[in-house]
Amino acid sequence: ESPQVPVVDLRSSRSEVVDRIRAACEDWGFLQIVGHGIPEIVMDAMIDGVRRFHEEASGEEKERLYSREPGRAVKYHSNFDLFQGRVANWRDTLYCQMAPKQPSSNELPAACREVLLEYAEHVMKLGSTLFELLSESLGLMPNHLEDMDCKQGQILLSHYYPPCPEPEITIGTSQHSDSGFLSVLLQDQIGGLQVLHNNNWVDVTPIPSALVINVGDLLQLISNDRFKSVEHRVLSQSIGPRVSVACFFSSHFNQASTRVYGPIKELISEETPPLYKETLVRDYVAHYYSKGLGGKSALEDFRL
Ligand code: AKG
Repeated sequence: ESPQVPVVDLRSSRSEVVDRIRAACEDWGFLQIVGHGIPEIVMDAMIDGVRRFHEEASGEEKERLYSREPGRAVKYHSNFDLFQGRVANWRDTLYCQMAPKQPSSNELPAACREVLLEYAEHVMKLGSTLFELLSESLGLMPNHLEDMDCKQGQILLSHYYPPCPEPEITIGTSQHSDSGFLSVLLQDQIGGLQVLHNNNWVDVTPIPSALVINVGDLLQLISNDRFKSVEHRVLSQSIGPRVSVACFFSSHFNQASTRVYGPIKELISEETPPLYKETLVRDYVAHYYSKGLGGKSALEDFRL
C-alpha cells in the first residue's frame, strides 16, 4: 500500500497532536488536519464563492482586477510566474492579501467578498493555534513563532482549475515549494494535488472537512532543516472544475520590516550548527519570485 499524507485530529490530546505534527513536518512537510474548528458551512461557502467569482464575474470586472503588479492587494491572473516560468498553468487565480492590512470591501469582488472576509478570519485564528503547536513541536515556548511575526501577513489564493481537454500535456500548478512560513489549503473533492515524498508523487487525497497544512521555505530555514518545505504540484484533469483556496502565512509584504530571519538560536548547538544565512523576508521572496516555479531552488541559494 502506498504511503499517505498523515492526518491529525486536533481534538486529540495536546501531547499527541504535538508529536504527530512534529513527525509529519519532519518526514512529509505536509499533513491534513481535522477537528480544526472551522465550520464546514464556511468552508463550503468559500469554495462556492470562488467558483461563483470565476464562473460568473463579468469580463469587465476581471479586466479591472487583472494585474501582475507585486504591490497590488487584490488581483486576478493565471500563474504569477507566467513570464518567468517555463509553462502556463491550467488555472486562474484570485489573489487577495488579507493581512497585515485588510483590503477595503470595494476592492474585493462582490461574488465572494463576504465569505472571503469570514474565511480569512477563521484561518487567521487557526493559524495562531497551528503556530503554537509548531512552536511546541520544535521544543520552543508556544508563542515563539507568532512572536517572530510568522503570521503577520496573510495571502489567500483562490484557484480555479477548469476541466482540461488534454490533461496529459498540461499542468494545473507547476512543481514548487511555498515561500512563506506556513500554508493552509482548502480543496474541494476533485483531487489532483500531489506531494513529493521519497522521490515519489503521492496524492493528497481530499478528505471532507479536512484542511491541508504544509511547511514553507522560511519555516524550513528558521527551523534549521528540522521541518521540511516540500515540493508539490497540481495535475490537470479532464474532470472539474477544481477549486482550492491556499492561505499563505508570511510577512513579506511589509516593505518596512527590517526583521531578519535565520535559524532559531534555541535550535542551534554544536551538533546542529546553523545551515542558513540570515535574510530579510522581502529579499527571500524577491529571489523566490525572480526564479519562478518549477523546482525548489530558492532556499538552496541561502544555504551557508
Ligand atoms: C499554491 O497555490 O501554491 C498551490 O500549490 C495550490 C495547490 C492546490 O491548488 O491544491
